Amino acid sequence: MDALEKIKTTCPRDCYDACGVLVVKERGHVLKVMGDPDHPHNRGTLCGKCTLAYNGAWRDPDARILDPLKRIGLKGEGRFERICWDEALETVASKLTDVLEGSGGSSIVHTHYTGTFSLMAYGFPLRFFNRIGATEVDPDTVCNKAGHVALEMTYGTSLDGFDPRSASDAACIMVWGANPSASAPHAHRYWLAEAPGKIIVIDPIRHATAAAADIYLQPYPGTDAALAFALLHVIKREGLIDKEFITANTVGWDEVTPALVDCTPEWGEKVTGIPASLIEQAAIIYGRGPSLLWLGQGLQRQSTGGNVFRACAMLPATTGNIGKPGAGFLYLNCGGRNIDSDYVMSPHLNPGVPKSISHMDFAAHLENVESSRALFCWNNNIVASCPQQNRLRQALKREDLFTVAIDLFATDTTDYADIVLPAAGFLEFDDLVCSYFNYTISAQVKAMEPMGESLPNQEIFRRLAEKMGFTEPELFENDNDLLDSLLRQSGIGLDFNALSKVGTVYVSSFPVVPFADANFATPSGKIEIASDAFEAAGFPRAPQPWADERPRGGRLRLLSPASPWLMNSSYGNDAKIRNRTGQADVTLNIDEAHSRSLSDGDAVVLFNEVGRLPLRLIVSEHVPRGVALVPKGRWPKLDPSRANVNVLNNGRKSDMGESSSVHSVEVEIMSADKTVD
Ligand SMILES: Nc1nc2c(c(=O)[nH]1)N[C@H]1C(S)=C(S)[C@@H](COP(=O)(O)OP(=O)(O)OC[C@H]3O[C@@H](n4cnc5c(=O)[nH]c(N)nc54)[C@H](O)[C@@H]3O)O[C@H]1N2
Ligand SMILES: Nc1nc2c(c(=O)[nH]1)N[C@H]1C(S)=C(S)[C@@H](COP(=O)(O)OP(=O)(O)OC[C@H]3O[C@@H](n4cnc5c(=O)[nH]c(N)nc54)[C@H](O)[C@@H]3O)O[C@H]1N2
Ligand code: SF4
Ligand SMILES: [Mo]
Repeated sequence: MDALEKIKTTCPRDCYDACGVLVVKERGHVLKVMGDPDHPHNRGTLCGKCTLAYNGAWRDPDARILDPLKRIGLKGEGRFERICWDEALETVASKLTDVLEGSGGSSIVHTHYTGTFSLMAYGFPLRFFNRIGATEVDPDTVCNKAGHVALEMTYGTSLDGFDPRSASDAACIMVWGANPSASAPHAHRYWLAEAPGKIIVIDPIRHATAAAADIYLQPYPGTDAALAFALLHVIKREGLIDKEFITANTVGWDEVTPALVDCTPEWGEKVTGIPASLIEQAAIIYGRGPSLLWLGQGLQRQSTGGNVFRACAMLPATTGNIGKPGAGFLYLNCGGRNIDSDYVMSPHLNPGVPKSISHMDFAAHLENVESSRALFCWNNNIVASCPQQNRLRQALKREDLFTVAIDLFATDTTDYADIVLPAAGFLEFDDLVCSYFNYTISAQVKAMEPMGESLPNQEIFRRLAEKMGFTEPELFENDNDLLDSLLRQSGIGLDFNALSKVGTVYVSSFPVVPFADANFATPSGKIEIASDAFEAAGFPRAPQPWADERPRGGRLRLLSPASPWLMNSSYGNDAKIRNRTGQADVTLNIDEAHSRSLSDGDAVVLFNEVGRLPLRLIVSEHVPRGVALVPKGRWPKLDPSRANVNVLNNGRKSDMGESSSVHSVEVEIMSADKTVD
């Protein structure tokens, strides 16, 4: 028997884990894709969804788009004919040239996000869009921008979080508004399970990470800022405030303390629904420290998500839990790798002032013929993932909106394109992956040829640049040169070949300690709890002890976080995953359901001012009263309703960063028997 060949690579999904992958090949054919046993974080396993999808849809020629396609049906119908790359690129180039000459680059809109997070396939195409001066739909506005803005303004950066390896020095890990059991499954399974400190989880949903915690606080959604104030009230009362640290390293604390007086644990209980005794316990354990604070992305997808983050961010700053081992906060650890994003994306190629819009304004922007003459969707399944699903679909039907979509699969979004270009998957080209949890750099190694005629994103844009007649060398830099430069910048001392052999390396042998030099890149050089900068930007000077009002008139707060079986909308078409996810469902608290004369298994409809969604009801004790839980990411076109949860998402902006407040959406519920179609 031929020896098996094993190739180490890395999962580049938008996931904290960035797992090491082993591709097992026999006689040149991929036999299976599995976890790399040598990888320190995932230790030989992949999550369930990737195990299925990487051995399913991702390598299935019947599921993949294999050729460039030209639309022959109506927009949205999904009827196409195959064309060759030359015709496809010729068509796109001539249309873009017309638009550039007629109305300028800013009327070409491009939207991209987390289809893949590998460095080149995520970043290199931006060189092309900068060159044409396209309008970018700011990717983070659909995900995590409010949190970024709040932390940047408070600490000077949101990207340099605690190093998970420093958990060995922490007496407490507080996981606030993140669900590692779904969104970081190996961090849940190994990192948290093995951490010596006490685990405190704060989440309206009692998910598996919450169930395994030492202390679990279940707030009503949108009440977290109030909870932070109640925790700080106890911390102060117990003498656990680090006055020396505050004086040396922060500004504005004195503007917050008067408000703390009334924020007793009993007040906290009334506002958040969490028993006062639990607030006390959590505050004392966190305050004693050393403590790590994991700020989840779900936490800030609120209409006041920026204020929530500012309030939570006071905890490390006032207890001295910064700049030492076992302490700090983590949001998205994108820093510490020395990668120059300007090198990757070449913003200097932009001929004018870069233009961007929020995802919350995307549908409206596309309705305007003047501002949007052409649309590029790449790494982004907008019909499934964006707010205002009905309105967006309507805008995408515009015959005069020349639309190009680049994807591996025929999604709801590619169905609206004039030209579809087939993207190669991560097993089919070399790249680099930086985890946004661990301080690592990993090789994504080509393990098989691209399927059909598909090409990596970066090669598609090199070829398109050539067809457009562009000459800037940045647009044509090849993958090997890019990889060499990126690895040189990182300073890890390995070339791509050497990195491929080991798969993943840490940027340092010891845990990184952010802010160890007490240097904060804010106007004052200190942590800005309250400051002029906030005021000048139109925000309250200091964080506020706010809590959202409870929905009225029997409405429910809709939460639509990560599903353990889907990766945003990725995998929604994989047959085995569809078996797991079954019928589209909504989970309600048992008492909530009974009080509305609804029972487990009932056919129900969620509806509000922007849409309606038929679902099957599940009742559970893990969801609090007043909340409806519908995981994100199903493919609309594969459900009878041809919609997913974003049909209910009104696209309201959060208070900071024009960002998503999807977890603030409210809905009504009724039995499907009562509805008239
Ligand atoms: N209701 C609700 N909606 C949400 C959220 C929520 O919490 N609730 N969360 C939001 C968040 S946090 C995010 S980040 C967004 C994510 O939303 P999206 O960016 O749409 O994420 P995905 O669906 O994972 O990926 C988009 C597409 O990229 C494709 N793709 C994968 N690899 C490649 C590649 O190499 N090249 C190309 N061209 N395409 C590729 C995939 O097949 C997929 O169709 O969704 C948001 N939507
Ligand atoms: N399996 C899987 N993994 C994923 C993804 C996926 O779709 N599927 N998506 C990836 C992406 S793009 C992202 S951004 C990350 C997101 O991963 P996380 O940071 O874990 O964020 P979410 O899954 O959106 O939400 C996390 C938790 O926030 C809670 N939450 C909602 N509202 C509130 C609130 O008001 N207060 C508090 N305290 N908690 C609240 C939700 O109940 C949920 O349990 O996951 C990534 N990983
Ligand atoms: S999606 Fe996340 S958990 Fe699953 S294999 Fe990829 S990195 Fe690992
Ligand atoms: Mo995200």
